[in-house]
Amino acid sequence: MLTIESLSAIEVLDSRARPTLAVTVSLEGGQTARAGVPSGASTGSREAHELRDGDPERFGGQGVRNAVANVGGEIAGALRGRQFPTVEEVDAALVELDGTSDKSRLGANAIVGVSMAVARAAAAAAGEPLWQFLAPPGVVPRMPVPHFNVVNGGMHARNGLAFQEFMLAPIGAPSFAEAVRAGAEVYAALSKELADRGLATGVGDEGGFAPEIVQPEEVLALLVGAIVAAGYEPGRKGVALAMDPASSELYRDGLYHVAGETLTSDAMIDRYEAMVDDFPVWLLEDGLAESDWDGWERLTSRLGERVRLVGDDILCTNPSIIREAISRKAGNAALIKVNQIGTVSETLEAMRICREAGWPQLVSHRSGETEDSFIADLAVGSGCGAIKSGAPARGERVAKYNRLVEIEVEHHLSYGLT
Ligand code: 2PG
Ligand code: MG
Repeated sequence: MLTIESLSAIEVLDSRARPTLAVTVSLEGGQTARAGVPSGASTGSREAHELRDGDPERFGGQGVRNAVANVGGEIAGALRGRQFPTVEEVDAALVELDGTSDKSRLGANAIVGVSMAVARAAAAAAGEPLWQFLAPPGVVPRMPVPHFNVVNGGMHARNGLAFQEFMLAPIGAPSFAEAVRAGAEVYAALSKELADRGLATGVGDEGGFAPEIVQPEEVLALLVGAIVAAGYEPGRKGVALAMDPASSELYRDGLYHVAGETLTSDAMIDRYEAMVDDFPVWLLEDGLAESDWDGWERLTSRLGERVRLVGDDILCTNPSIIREAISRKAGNAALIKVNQIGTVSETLEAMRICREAGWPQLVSHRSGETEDSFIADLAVGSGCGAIKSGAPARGERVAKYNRLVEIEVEHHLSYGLT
């Protein structure tokens, strides 16, 4: 039984100098756990609602004092002293207490912080590492392939690059630690290449470089060069490429706006096909916008056999939207963000639906992060085989990769895609 003795939150900063919550829970058994709440910039319109104070006198309206008060007030009042058999029941109580479909009354940021902290405390009470505690019955935990976001654009940087993320995926590495080494070595080679070309080596929100490059194809060519310069093989046997154009942000009036051009969905698909022909792109996230479902279906029939087509904004880690996408064959994989749906249990439910349909998952950080490494354990325990947590640089990104190295060293789990 889980019995919460105390529950509180404080307002702290995320990695973008914006307020977020750090939640602390103590169980009657004596376990105490903390969770840091992540926050996105390129958000899906159907994500659970993040409660911000809107007081222009504080942090430009971004303060989270109301969400903090909800944790220590109404939520603590409702949960404290009650006996819960499992974390799922705590999460169900949170959903019921909030009473809205998007967690907007108490705030998804308040709720997800409580849910993560409770899961961590429950793992400690069970005497298990978090990843093991989160592993569903019948699932074999494994070390995920990291997707290092090394070039940033879109909403995550102030450069002229329309596409948001360009990632390195060391699929061919023999272990997670070697994958980290590959990511860091290619990142270093890329830094040198940018400097040699007179391009800026300052970084964006997720630690990737943010050079003044406009065309996505130019970035892909640069990455292949850096992979080779670092001594690795471009492609699935070595280091493959992945992209998240976050194309909902590029979509206006039924057209995609990329580097001064306006493209239809089909023109976007043609362009992606050419990129897949010319470069070792193995995964494409949010290739089309969240409202462009017909486009997604065509994208999947054109490229689904060759590329992992991951839905982020379109799916929002939402079990019912994921079910719809599976039945419409809109994409073939799901991005997984705990704060997009708002509780750990609903996240695990979304992952279960994917597994049962044969859809792979990519566990993800947010552009606004804390040092909390919860998603590292989630990626391992769910056995999904893939994670993205930004560049192999910046403390809040590296915290996840370092936690994964620690798990690998201690438990010798096998590495790689499922
Ligand atoms: C994304 C995420 C994380 P944000 O689009 O996949 O990289 O960005 O957290 O800003 O939504
Ligand atoms: Mg995305």
